[in-house]
Amino acid sequence: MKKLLIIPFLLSSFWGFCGSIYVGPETEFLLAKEVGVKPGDTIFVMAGNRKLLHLARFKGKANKPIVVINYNGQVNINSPDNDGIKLNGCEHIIISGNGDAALEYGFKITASHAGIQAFGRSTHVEIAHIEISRANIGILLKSNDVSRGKFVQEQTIVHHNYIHHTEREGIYIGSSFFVEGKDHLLDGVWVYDNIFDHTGWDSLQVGSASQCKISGNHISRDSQLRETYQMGGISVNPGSDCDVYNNIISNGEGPGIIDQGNGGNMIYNNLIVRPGINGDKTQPRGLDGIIILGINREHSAGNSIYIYNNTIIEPKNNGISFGYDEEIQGDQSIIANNIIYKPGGLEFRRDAYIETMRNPAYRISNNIFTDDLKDILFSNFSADDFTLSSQSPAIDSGLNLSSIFNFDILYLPRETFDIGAYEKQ
Ligand SMILES: [Ca+2]
Repeated sequence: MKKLLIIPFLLSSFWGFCGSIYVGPETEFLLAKEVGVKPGDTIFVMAGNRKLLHLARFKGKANKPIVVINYNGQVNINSPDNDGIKLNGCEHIIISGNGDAALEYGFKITASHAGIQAFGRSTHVEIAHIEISRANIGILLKSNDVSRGKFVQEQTIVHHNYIHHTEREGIYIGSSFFVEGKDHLLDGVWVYDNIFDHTGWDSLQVGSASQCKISGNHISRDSQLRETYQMGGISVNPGSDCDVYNNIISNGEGPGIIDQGNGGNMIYNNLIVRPGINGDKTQPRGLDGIIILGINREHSAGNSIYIYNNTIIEPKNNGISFGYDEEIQGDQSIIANNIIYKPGGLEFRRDAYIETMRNPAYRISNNIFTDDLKDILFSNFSADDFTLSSQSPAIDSGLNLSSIFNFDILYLPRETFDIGAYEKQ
């Protein structure tokens, strides 16, 4: 479409030509049929301060999404008593702050409720390049009043956002109450390359989601409120199968990764540094690098979990806790090529590297579990550089997993597999 920019002198309005619709800062609510939006249209949100941007029934198509981007600078949304951006009943829509090449985050949002919420059967939603701070929840993507079987939220994609100083979760996708059987499911979730810092509850949680990937996110200082059951860097909740890889999670109050999903997934190439940082290590729950909890017996049977090439540094309690509950995952699980350095639980038990409460049917292979840095030889431990020095015994000592993946945490190639998240190049 030919893009025209003719800005009439209108207050509180929107205007558009040839597939481009311009929205001034006074316009807070847009209903698709009033705007006349069509699949493939672009909504340009004018730079400047505004209270809200609420879109209803904006429906693109699979190869013609509706794109909503900032125009002519940064859009600042400050919503004192509502969500910042709200999508009600929207489909095939992309909200992206990449409208100005000079700005990483073309939308900047503070809000008393969610920074961004999509609900009312919204599906095929992509959210990118948005900074959200001082919101209750950063991004909230699920529909509460649609029962299971009536709706599936498909292709939820969230990337390159910066979410910090939230009261509760940083990103909350899908219902946490899969087991009750009422809430809708999700199919296709990819949360990648987001930055999180200082979230009150979990930084990132996904529930009821199949075909899910969580990758490349950098998370620091999760779970600042230390609220029981609301703690974690990344939480994979019941009903989900998420591959979790290439994430960095550091200095959180909660555990690094909690997986209570369906099993059959991989957790690999993650760096987890000092999870449970200020916790009391006599409290065994919630202070581990990776916790696997099997919740759904009927979904878990036979679905083993694969934990490869993670580097876990000084978890307050255990490196990996596997199977606290009876309904644990399948019996073919593999824990290979991981570095676990100095778990705090060693003060009490020798099994603090991997604590297996029940069902010992795992293959545990080619890991380095130690409380002596000489057994690893990181490049610069005191500077939090957990790459391998050229003398490291971890180099080329891993199980060959090249048929499964062939890159490290930096997406650099793995050939003869090293142990840990970083492959020495
Ligand atoms: Ca190697």
